[in-house]
Amino acid sequence: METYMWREILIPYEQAVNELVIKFESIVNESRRLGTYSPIEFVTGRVKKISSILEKAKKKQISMSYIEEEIEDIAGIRIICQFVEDIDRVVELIHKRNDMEVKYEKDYVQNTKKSGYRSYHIIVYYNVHTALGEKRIQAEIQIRTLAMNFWATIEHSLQYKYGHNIPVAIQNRLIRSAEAAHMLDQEMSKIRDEIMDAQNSFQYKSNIIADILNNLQNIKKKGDDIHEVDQLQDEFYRLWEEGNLEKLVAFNKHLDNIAEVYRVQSL
Ligand code: 0O2
Repeated sequence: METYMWREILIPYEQAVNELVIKFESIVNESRRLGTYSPIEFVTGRVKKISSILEKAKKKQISMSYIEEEIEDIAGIRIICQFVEDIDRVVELIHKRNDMEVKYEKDYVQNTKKSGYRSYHIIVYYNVHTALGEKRIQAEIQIRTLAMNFWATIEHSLQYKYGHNIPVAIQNRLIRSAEAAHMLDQEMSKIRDEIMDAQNSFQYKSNIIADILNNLQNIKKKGDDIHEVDQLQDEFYRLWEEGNLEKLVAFNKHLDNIAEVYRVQSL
C-alpha cells in the first residue's frame, strides 16, 4: 500500500478520535458545571501509528485490504474513572447513546488477563462526516480506573522495552503489582461515598464562588451605585473568609436578584 493512501485512510479516524474525546469530555465538563459527580475523570485518544497497524496486521495475518475491518482499534479512546463502580456507569452511558453503536464488549475487569491487565473494552461503530463524505468506522473504547491505567501504562512501556518478552522475574513483579492495584481499587471503593461527598461539596463551593464573582462583575459593569458594589464585594470577602456554604449560597441568591434588577444576570 502506498504511503499517500495511509493519510487518506487515517483522516476519518483522526476526526473520529477528536470528536469522541470532545463528546466524553463534555460529560466531565457538564458535571463540573452542575456540581455533580462525574463517573469520568479524564479522557484521552489516539490514532494507532502506521507501524503498529502493520505490526498487528502481520501478527494476526490480516491482509491489507481487510485492515480497516479487522483492526478495530485504529481509533482508540481511553476513559479513566476514579472507581471501579464508575466503569459500569460509563458502559451504561455508551449503550444509551445513539451516535455510536456497540459492536461487542470485552470485560477484562471481571476476567483479568494472564498478564494482570484489567480494563473494560467496547468496540463501537461511529459515523464521521469528512470532506469526502460520510464514513462508518470502528473505534475501541477502553474504560479503566486510575489504578488500572497506572499499571497498564507501565506494563505497556516494559512490553516495548523488552520487545514483548518481559523477563519472568519482572513479569512476576508485574502480576504482584496488578494485584496491589486491584486491592487499591477495592479499598477506594469502600470509602467511595465519603470521597464523592468531599469532591462534590468542593466542586459545589467552587461553582458558587465562580457564580458570585461573575455576578459581582456583571453588577459592577452595569450598576450606577459604586458604593453598593464595594459593599457587596466586602460582604463577599467576609463570607468567603467565614467559609459557611449556606451563607455563600444565600448571598449568591441576593446577587442574582440585584443582577436581575439591572438585567445583567448570566445564564
Ligand atoms: P496498543 O499499542 O495499546 O494499541 P490480542 O489478540 O490479545 O493480542 P486484541 O485482539 O487486539 O489483542 O484485543 P485485546 O486483548 O482486547 O487488546 C486490545 C488492546 O488492549 C491492546 O492493544 C492494548 O492497548 C490493551 N491491552 C490488552 N492486553 C494488554 C496487556 O496485557 N497489557 C497492556 N498494557 N495493555 C493491554 P494493542 O494493539 O495490543 O496495543
